[in-house]
Amino acid sequence: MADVPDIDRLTAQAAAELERAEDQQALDGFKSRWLGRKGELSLILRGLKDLAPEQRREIGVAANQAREKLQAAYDQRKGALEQNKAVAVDLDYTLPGRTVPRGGLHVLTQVTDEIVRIFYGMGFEVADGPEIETDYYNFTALNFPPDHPARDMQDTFFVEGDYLLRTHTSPVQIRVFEKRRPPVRILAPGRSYRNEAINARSYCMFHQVEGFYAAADVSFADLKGVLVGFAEQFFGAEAKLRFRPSFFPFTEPSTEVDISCLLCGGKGCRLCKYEGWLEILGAGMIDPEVFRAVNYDPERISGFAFGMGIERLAMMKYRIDDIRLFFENDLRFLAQF
Ligand code: 2NL
Repeated sequence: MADVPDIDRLTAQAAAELERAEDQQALDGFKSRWLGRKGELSLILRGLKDLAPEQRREIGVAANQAREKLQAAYDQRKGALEQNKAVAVDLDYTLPGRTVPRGGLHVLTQVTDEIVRIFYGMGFEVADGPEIETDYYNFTALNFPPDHPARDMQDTFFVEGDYLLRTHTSPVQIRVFEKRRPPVRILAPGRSYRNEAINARSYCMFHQVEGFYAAADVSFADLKGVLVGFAEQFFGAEAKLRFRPSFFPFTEPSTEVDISCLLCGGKGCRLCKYEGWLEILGAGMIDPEVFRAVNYDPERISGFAFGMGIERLAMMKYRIDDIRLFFENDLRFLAQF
């Protein structure tokens, strides 16, 4: 009588061998050793006739089940190895990685930061204040007469009661005057609102930066020095400034300042409308009436102030021809800065 084969032990041994098979050659070896015509299980099945009759049935069923189980395991392993191979072939490790989109500062924020940096270097501090203001801070304290056209609904957005959206950042400066004593140098960047028809050059909201210097003996020459110094740093050494006489209720004398056109160098082109110059800011010596409104003695204190539109400066620096681009949030525009 032949020995009774231990099918469980053989199956476990075969399964472990299959686990270790990493390529087709190993799989072929496994197949002929276990599943082939001369494989272990075939030998057992063929040897059934030598077993005791009462064992034949039991061992035969077990051997057939083991064979089916190993065949299924073999098929699965073969499939898995083939799939791995396909993945390996399809991977190209030399491809550049996928870039993750990255946010950045809005161009107006970048330009504001640059302006602040330059004036900071000349001793100015930054101040801010509310965008919803009262008539007093936006107009009266700034020497706007009661019937001034800027106080009209057509130019100013009124909120409820006495409140309005500030039309410039000057109210910030009035609030600083109330709290501080000269000498003071302040820069006030921020949003301003004007009830204007929207087109390529103007928008109902824009960003302004105003600045002032109040102390004993501040002169118009100081104003020129600060503005020329700013233009050279912001636009480059080749930028020239031109001061034209002008009028504002809150400064006397007042000036509007042009910069030599950066595109044509002053010869005349489309950007400067063939004038060679572009207006960038307004400025002047602070009106004694403004000082009186905040209890500064105009006999002892003088000062200059200026205001400029940040969009305008950005448009000139980067040659942007439509102000609306700043507010449309089109990434194709914004990603350029
Ligand atoms: C412009 C002109 C200007 C000022 C703003 C100012 C502020 C105080 C007192 C006196 Cl508290 N002046 N600011 C002065 C002159 C011009 O802005 O065209 N801005 C866009």
